[in-house]
Amino acid sequence: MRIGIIGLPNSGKTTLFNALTGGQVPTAGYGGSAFEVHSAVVSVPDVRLDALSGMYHPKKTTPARVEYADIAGLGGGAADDKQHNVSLSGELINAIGNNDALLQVVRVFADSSVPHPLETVEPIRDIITLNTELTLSDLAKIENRLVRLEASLKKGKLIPTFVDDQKEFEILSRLKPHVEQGLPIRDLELTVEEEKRLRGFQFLSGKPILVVLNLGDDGMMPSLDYPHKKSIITSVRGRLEMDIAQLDNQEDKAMFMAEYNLTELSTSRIIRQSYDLLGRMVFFTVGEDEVRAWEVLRNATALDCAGAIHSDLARGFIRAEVVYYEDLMTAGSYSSAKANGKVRLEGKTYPVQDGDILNIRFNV
Ligand SMILES: Nc1nc2c(ncn2[C@@H]2O[C@H](COP(=O)(O)OP(=O)(O)OP(=O)(O)O)[C@@H](O)[C@H]2O)c(=O)[nH]1
Ligand SMILES: [Mg+2]
Repeated sequence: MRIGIIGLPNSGKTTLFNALTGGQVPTAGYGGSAFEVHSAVVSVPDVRLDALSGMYHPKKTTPARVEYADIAGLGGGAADDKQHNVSLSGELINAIGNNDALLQVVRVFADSSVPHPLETVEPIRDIITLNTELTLSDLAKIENRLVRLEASLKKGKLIPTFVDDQKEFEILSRLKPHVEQGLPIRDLELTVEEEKRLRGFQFLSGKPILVVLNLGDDGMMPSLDYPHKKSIITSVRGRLEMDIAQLDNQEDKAMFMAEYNLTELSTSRIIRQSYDLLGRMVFFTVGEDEVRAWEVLRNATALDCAGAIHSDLARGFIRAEVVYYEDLMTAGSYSSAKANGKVRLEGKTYPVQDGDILNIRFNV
């Protein structure tokens, strides 16, 4: 799963990317960003995994992972290009489309040494500007496709794709007036079937998004009246957290954090929040060799989970031994959870809950 970091030039995308991934990508001082993508994979922090690992002391602990891509190039022009041009190029549209979710960095920090592409620091305007670019790109895709579909539908019922084309035409015609108003596709209620039909378009405004306000070093949070329904908003002291993430030494990190009155880094929260956009959940397997988080779709069954571990486990599935995370923690050990009747035997169709601990019994 991949999350694209987007935002206006000089908003702090690379800074946040470094903070989240511990990367060392140079940050720019003048926002003349050309198209460029950096990516890195990070572990998804999970207190439950830490606790399970503390219980089993396994040789290996394996967390869920997620990839971040720092996507620069919006506006493309140099800082002295005063055309306020923040349009999306074709390669940028593809690069953004190629993500499962988006993280939009919005500049809140004031710093006269860092030019703003629209000259002044106005977070809501920047959020709307980017949103407009995403919806315009989607509108162009919708219009192009509608023209082609119309031409093909005119040929009549004999063409093999007629029924599908008609359905697609209906959905796109419904999306169009919505997107024309500048409203993101993610705000529409779509059926599973409609979503399936639209998947291939990689609509940018249809992707789940986390808005991250990049506050200055003082961490002052502005009061904002954010207009869109289905996006979550959060904040970070970007540069500060990048500086901390880039320290190797834990003691230095602790000292630095104390100096700025930080009790915890917001980067782990942001990884968690952006991971939650992806519609996934995890189940755990435990043992002395390995304690591991496995990523599955939120409606996964016990059989799906078995298959996620290995196809043999799905093929030879007999039963899943399942214990709720909380029950295992309360019991203190797997054997006492068992003795207390907290370990259940479930069949193939059991709807696995986020955090369940599974032990698949199988026979091949
Ligand atoms: N004062 C201050 N400066 C920051 C903060 N976060 C980022 N900057 C500075 O803003 C400038 C741009 O940061 P980047 O992370 O390179 O921004 P970007 O969005 O990746 O920029 P482009 O890749 O050019 O589009 C750099 O000089 C950063 O040091 C912050 O929290 N406070
Ligand atoms: Mg950058």
